[in-house]
Amino acid sequence: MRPFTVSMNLDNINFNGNHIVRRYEDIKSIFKSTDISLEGKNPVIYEVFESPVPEQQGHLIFLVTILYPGKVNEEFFMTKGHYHTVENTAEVYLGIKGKGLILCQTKSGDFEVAEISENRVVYIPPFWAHRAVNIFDEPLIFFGIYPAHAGHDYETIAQSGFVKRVFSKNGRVVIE
Ligand code: PAN
Ligand code: ZN
Repeated sequence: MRPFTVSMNLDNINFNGNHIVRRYEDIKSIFKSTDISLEGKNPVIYEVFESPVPEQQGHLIFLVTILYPGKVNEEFFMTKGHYHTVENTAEVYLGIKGKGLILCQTKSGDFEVAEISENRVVYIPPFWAHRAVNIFDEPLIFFGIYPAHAGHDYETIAQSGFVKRVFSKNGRVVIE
């Protein structure tokens, strides 16, 4: 592979790699309850633009995630969340726009919440699952980099979830 550059222009982002779009109907099972007001509209909850890099050890995959503002009943829009399949692989997120929380947890029950916002860097160590939550009324946009061979284990989170959820209650952000 040869060195390359891509544009970070957020008005027209395209890294020429995978473009993942997740709508309400695709991921509604991750939320605590279903929301009839979203059934017909089936809004896009988030999208991810990945770099066109082979999923091989030695490479780094970089990406931009756009997590839209909104709620499923009182629960803020969020990503599915995952462990890396190769568990001893870390990840770095750099906040570009908006405000959010990165929920992190380990299989031994440790839990941590990291704030993400413009110019804030979040380091997700090896063995920590991670899920982004948009707690603001604008898109949460962040850049990320992780080892290309890491892989995504969604199954563990689908089965046991995160230990905490983030809600909007009376205009306040509540983690419970
Ligand atoms: C990110 C995430 C992205 C979407 O690129 O994949 O934000 O979240 P889910 O993958 O949990 O749906 C990352 O952490 N990659 O490893
Ligand atoms: Zn990850």
